[in-house]
Formats: sequence, C-alpha cells, structure tokens
Amino acid sequence: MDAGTQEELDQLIDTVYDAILDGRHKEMPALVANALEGCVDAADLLNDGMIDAMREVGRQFEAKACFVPEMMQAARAMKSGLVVLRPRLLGSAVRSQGRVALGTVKGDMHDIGKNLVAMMLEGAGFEIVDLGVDVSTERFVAAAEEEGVDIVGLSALITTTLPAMQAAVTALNASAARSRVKVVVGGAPVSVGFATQIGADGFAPDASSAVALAQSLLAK
Ligand code: B1M
Repeated sequence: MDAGTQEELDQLIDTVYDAILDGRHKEMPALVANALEGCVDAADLLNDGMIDAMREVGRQFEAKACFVPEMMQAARAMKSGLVVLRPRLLGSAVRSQGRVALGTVKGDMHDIGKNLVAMMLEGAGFEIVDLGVDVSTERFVAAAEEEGVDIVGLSALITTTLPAMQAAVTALNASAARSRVKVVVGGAPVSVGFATQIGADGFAPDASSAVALAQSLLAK
C-alpha cells in the first residue's frame, strides 16, 4: 500500500492514541494493524500513539481526571495493541547478543515498560529471561547465579519501590555471580544519579537506550 499523506498518517496514530485513552482494548489489534497497513512507521506508532497515550493517562490520573479502573483499561488496551506491534519491533537478528534477565521489583506491578524493554532487546538479538513483576531480591540473585545471564535488568515505576530496587542491587553486588553479570536499572522514577548511588552498572531512560546500554556493557 502507498504511504498516505502526513495528515493521514497522523490520523491513524491519533486513532490508536484515543483508543488507549478510552481503554477500548478489543478494538486495539485492528486499529494497530490498520495503522501499520496504512504505512505508519512502527516506532512512530509506539512513541507518538501508544507511549504518549499512557503518559496522558498518567497525567489525568495525577490530576484526578481518571482513576485506577480507567488506568487499568488503558493498560489493557496498550497491551493488546503491543501484541500486534511486537513482530514489527522484533528484528531478524539471529546470533544471540547475550542473555538478559528482566523483572519489575518487589511491590511493583507495572510491566508495560519492562515488557517493551524486553521486546526491544529481543529485537536486537538478546535472549530474555522474563522474571515478571513483584520480583523478590532473592529471585533476582537466583537469576544472576543460576540462569546463565550476562545482564540483570530491574524496572521500577513508583517511588515507593525504589528501596526495593536498591535492596535487590545491593544483594546482586554481594552475590557470587557479580563479577560476570552486569546490573542495569530503569523506569520513570529512576535516574542516572540513583543508579550510580545504588551501585548499578547503568541506567537507561527508555527501551531503545536500554538496547544501546546492554550492547555497550557487553562490548567492554
Ligand atoms: Co500506575 N502509577 N499505579 N498503574 N501507572 C504510575 C507509574 C504513576 C506515575 C501515575 C501518576 O500518578 N501520574 C504513579 C506513580 C507515582 C509515583 O510513584 N511517583 C502510579 C501509581 C501511584 C499507581 C498506584 C499506586 C495507584 C493506586 O493503586 N492508587 C498503583 C500501584 C500498583 C503497584 O504497582 N503496586 C498503580 C497501578 C497501575 C495499574 C495496575 C492500573 C497500571 C499498570 C498496568 C501494567 O503495567 N500492567 C498503571 C499504569 C498504566 C500507570 C501509568 C499510567 C502508565 C505506565 C506505563 O505503562 N507507561 C503510569 C503513569 C506514567 O508512567 N506516566 C502510572 C508506558 C511505558 C511504556 O512507560 O513504564 O515508563 P514506562 O517504561 C519506559 C521507561 O520508564 C523505561 O523504558 C520504558 C519504555 O520506554 N523503562 C526501563 C522501564 N523499565 C526499564 C528498565 C530498564 C530500562 C528502561 O532497564 C532494566
């Protein structure tokens, strides 16, 4: 299909954005497929349509213009859209670049960002061990020691779970596997300063930077 005009492409992106804001999860697969068929770039759709919509949901939640049920509906819509977008985000890399265990820290249930980081890493040829959400310090350490990973990645989305991230990184730093495993952290309340303070090897602000960080850490 021919690429549409910029206006048509923007309209396809806006439709996906609105569907996430309204939490219309059943419509999402068709809307994402339609946008891709209309030649919208997958990265533009992800960043301008989907991630921006989640940001707006967060803004509305903060302003008390929406509440937890609406936030859950939006997350559900985001996830059903990502199922369709996923194959486009996965590249054709065949040789493994390394093995990465990823999890959201104890007490934190947010997994959309972590899943996106996993998808981007996978697309760049990394193997992923998905530890899920609400991951205990012990589970992170076990992954480092027993799963043959090169990197352990920790995600946190709420400020109240930053101490859990710190505890997990401290335990990883004391683990027998530390000399061969890199530790990276990310998530909205995490900063480069916090990452350094808790003794992580690196911080990435978003999924594509996480790929660049993983590649540079393993190249060293
Ligand atoms: Co929650 N929530 N939430 N929530 N939620 C936030 C995070 C919040 C900022 C909303 C707000 O107030 N504006 C706020 C935290 C405030 C704070 O701590 N400062 C908040 C709150 C308060 C809560 C609850 C406490 C609400 C309540 O119950 N009263 C509760 C906590 C539950 C818990 O975890 N214990 C809660 C619950 C939920 C839902 C379950 C309803 C749902 C999550 C569904 C799910 O994930 N399965 C939800 C959602 C959807 C959000 C917002 C709206 C969107 C999060 C998201 O998916 N963003 C969020 C507002 C916001 O982020 N502006 C909010 C899109 C995603 C692609 O971005 O996750 O940032 P993000 O990931 C990025 C980067 O951060 C980075 O790369 C990703 C891709 O670019 N990254 C990494 C992430 N992890 C990384 C790891 C890396 C590297 C990079 O290396 C390892």
